[in-house]
Amino acid sequence: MKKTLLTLIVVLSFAANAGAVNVNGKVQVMGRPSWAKVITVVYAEPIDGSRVQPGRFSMSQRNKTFSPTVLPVPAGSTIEFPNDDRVFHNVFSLSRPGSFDLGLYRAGASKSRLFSTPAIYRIFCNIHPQMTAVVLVLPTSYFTLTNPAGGYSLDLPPGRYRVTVWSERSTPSTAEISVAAAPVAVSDLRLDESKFVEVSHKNKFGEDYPALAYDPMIDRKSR
Ligand SMILES: [Cu+2]
Repeated sequence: MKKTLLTLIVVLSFAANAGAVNVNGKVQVMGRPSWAKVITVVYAEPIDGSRVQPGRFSMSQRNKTFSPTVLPVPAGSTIEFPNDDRVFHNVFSLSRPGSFDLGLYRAGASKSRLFSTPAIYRIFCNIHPQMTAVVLVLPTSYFTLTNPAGGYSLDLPPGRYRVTVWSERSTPSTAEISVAAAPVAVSDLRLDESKFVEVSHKNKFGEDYPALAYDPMIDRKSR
């Protein structure tokens, strides 16, 4: 019985991947300091259109940081924002088209939101100005992160794709590819991060954070 189940799982997972072709490459990055930990996303959007398969994802708040700090999801996905910290947090975004505010909530609590339209959401906490993250709502289910050396690999069904590389420090770069039977090596994706300048953001009212917000002592009050 157990063996039958295992065989079935193997057959099913093979079927889901049947006909998929490996697409890989290495993103060339210019102007990134060696100390910077930059999350780089590569996604492949079918040019001829295909159904996007949404899912459930999570971005938690822990040690006064969002984790992960960059979260790519297919359009239509729901993201949970659990507070896994010992202090109160807030989650908000002023990004378009769907700016939102999940309100202030306590340790152990969680709120979620549906992200239906492709967009880039900058996520903040109204209490802690150092908490920043990005949600990338993508028009595709095919995406991955690059490894530290810039390498990436995606398994795609045959077809034509627009492959895009994105990081917070650059304008994105794209390449069009055709996927048939043989693996595809993509060579022309580049990011120029040399013009990146870090800018401070406003709170959810569009105002500067109070000076006290930058003082770690404030957390004693919200415990
Ligand atoms: Cu916070």
